[in-house]
Amino acid sequence: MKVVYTPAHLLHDPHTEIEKGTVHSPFEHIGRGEIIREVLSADSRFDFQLPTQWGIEPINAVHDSGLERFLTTAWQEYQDAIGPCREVTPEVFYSQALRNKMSLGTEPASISGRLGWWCFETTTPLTEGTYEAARGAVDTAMTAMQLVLDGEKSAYGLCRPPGHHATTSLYGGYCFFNNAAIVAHHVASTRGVKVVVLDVDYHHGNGTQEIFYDRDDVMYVSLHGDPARAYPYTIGYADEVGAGKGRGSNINIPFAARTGDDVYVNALADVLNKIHAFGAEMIVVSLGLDTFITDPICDLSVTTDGFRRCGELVKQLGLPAVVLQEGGYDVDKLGINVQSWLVGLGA
Ligand code: Q9C
Ligand code: ZN
Repeated sequence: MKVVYTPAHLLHDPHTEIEKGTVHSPFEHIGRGEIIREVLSADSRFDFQLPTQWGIEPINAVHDSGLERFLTTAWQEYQDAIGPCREVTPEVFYSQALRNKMSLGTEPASISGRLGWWCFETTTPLTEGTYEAARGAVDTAMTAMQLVLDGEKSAYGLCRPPGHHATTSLYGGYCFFNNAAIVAHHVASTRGVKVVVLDVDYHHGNGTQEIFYDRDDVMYVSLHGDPARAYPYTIGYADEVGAGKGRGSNINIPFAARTGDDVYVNALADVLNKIHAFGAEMIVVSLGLDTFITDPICDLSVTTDGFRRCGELVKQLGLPAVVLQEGGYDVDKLGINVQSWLVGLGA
């Protein structure tokens, strides 16, 4: 199987994450990308290549162009306006309710105001090279897509930073640009084919859901920890089924804590039938391995062998598959878990 990887991900190098009343070392860090690279490159079934460059057009076809413009200069603007610091996190978030009874507001003038305008939470710091790394992740995803359009049965994009929490106009959840949504939109809009995004990350992909919620050319299917207890807390419920002509093409499967292989694999087999019924012609997989039994920030109980079974089930769909890296924080096991899933898919 072809693997797309770029060392540009090393440029997004946060040393902090703010959550649970503490500032601690980040769960999403460069070691994640490197352990996946090490394990796959030691296995002759995988064949590495660098991404080609796609520019900002595919990004702005999905995101508000203000988001890309902001991320281009935000870290440097903060250094110039506020003072030197290694990484930048908002102090204020914009909420429309702040302006109840008034106009909804426009992008603020100051860098502090703009940070809160374009970001929705505290665990996604901007570092000096974040923008370049995020562009590299999009190029990685688009190159994996091109390999599949050119005839590969499947390809894997080792995207870092991940993407599925990034909405049309907000970054957060370790994500800046929505790599999977950018690929799915590009394929659906330029080739006129029906695409499904299958999101198996532990966390609901609120960004991907929002981007496609009212569309019937891209289906979004997510299996995740129940948002009643799990990040992102406010979205990902089973009754969110799409809107307008997109009604019926959004599927959420929330799981109880400690759900293990058999229940998980059965639920996946079930939604794959719905994907088949939708008439999907290509599948984009948001591959998070944070459903793993010993993931430090999640609470499902999928095993390394469970990941192989999931890959095998997706293989049986028989669709061209673009597999893109999302989360997974048990770094010691992240490489073998990705390998297991991809071997199941037929690497
Ligand atoms: N106390 C991805 O897996 N922190 N993003 C949650 C719960 C943010 C996860 C902490 C989790 C974001 C791509
Ligand atoms: Zn996740």
